[in-house]
Amino acid sequence: MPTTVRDAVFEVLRSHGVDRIFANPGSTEVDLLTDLPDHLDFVLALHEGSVLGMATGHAIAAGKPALALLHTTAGYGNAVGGLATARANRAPVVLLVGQQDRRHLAAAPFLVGDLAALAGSYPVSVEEPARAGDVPGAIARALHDATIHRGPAVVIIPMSDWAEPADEVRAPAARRLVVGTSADPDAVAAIAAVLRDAERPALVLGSLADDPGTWSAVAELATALDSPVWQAAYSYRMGFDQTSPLFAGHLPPGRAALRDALGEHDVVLVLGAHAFRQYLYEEGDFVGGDTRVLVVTEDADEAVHSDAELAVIAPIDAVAGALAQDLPVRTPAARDPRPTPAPLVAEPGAEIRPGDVFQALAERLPAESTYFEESPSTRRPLLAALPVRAPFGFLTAAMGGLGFAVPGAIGVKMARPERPVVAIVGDGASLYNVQALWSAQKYGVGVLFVVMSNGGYAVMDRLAHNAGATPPWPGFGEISLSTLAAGFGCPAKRIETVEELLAVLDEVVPTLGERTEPLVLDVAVTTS
Ligand SMILES: Cc1ncc(C[n+]2csc(CCOP(=O)(O)OP(=O)(O)O)c2C)c(N)n1
Ligand SMILES: [Mg+2]
Repeated sequence: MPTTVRDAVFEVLRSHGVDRIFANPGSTEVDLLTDLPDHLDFVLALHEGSVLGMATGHAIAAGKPALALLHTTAGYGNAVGGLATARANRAPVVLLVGQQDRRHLAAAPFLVGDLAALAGSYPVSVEEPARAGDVPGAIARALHDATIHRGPAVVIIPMSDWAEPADEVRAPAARRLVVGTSADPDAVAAIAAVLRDAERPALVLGSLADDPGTWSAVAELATALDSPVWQAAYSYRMGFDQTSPLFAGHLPPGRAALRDALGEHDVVLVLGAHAFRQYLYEEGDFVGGDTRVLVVTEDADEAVHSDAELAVIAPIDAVAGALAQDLPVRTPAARDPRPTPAPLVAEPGAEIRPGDVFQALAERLPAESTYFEESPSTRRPLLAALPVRAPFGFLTAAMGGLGFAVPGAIGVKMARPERPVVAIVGDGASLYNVQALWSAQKYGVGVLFVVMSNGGYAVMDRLAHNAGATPPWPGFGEISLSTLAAGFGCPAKRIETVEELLAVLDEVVPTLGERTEPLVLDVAVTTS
């Protein structure tokens, strides 16, 4: 029986298989963190955005909650953008936030924080335990909340609580939680009835279809229907083999182009997305009047926000698998294989265009890799040139907040050390959580960071230019990412020509899976 609250918390963490704590601590957290038990590895990040980014990547790659710890108002405040990304990316993160000593909270001491509302509605739950003895139970419930609601669950803990005696009665938290995974037969039958009569059905995939089970169920359904498969606009994970002749591409983000893309289909089945996520506003409906839209998603909000005749809240793998069994297998139409570009050859001294970087990576990366995209001005050509071929092949920030790819890739590689992990980031994007490079080298995390160094915010410059205006923000060509990385102790190379690029990728990509040292490639690229 644990004697203190602190020991009882360690027991909760051990029993839930939590073996790491990502942290940036302060004085209110010292009593928890000194002399940690052997089953908990401590990982320091030098800014709270990096703590959240690493924990988020870890949670996604491990498929179970990651634990993070931050220091009262200033620390927690710094992490709110990362917390929003964890929520949007559906990452189960349990975040402990230190608070001042309970005994003088009423006297407004130094470092006291008004913490409960600080992150607004972004946490899936926030608990301020009423008594010290309630802390272990609150953390157990936070682990469940993060899992069920797929987002960050916050527990605020006064520093005086750790040494208090643990409760002798059991905390009100389920010892083990099982989330049901079956599909409702009536719902499957309703969808099957529509699909059976469809002449030209199409599938649209959202972001949470990239675990191996869902991936194969969706592939089976697409084959049975012989239907094209689109990836929804702004997907942050990809659920289909993009080299398959059935892959139709990424749906456009505006209504007019969406109506064109889906216009030839009488039935569109959306799996794991809402119908439809867009950016920028355009007039008209999402699809033409003759197209019926059905949605299956595990997320009640996505279901509610869908412009669909039927939205079913259910696990996608179960529904797709049941539909694939129910429906007759159609005869495949003749489809052209995806054209492969001519191999990239290096003209001596040739400068590097962004497309060269993506093609060079596409020619070398094994299918079982994970790549991060955070390269705003070249997102579309990157997606087109570097097709995802296997489950968990792709990750990006779901709501477009820069600063996730660098720490997120580190978290992914820590959770899945055998996997090649590459972060392709703009030079601007790389700077939001650049100190995470220190954590990567300190803890031996072998991510390949490919920084697209074009010396500025190219996408913002393009937007200003398109509006016929001159931007007030300057370029920052004098910033050297390779020098910065070296300053954090992280190995780095400046790359100026296609020849150099191909040589370094030939050297590092074959052993990327086993790599235990990060590498930053600071690649001088042209603005496309
Ligand atoms: C945290 C955050 N701050 C600001 C932005 C707005 N923003 C979007 S793209 C961009 C510029 C990105 O520059 P860079 O990463 O160098 O990519 P490039 O456009 O040059 O390809 C900015 C500032 C954002 N998305 N997230
Ligand atoms: Mg840039």
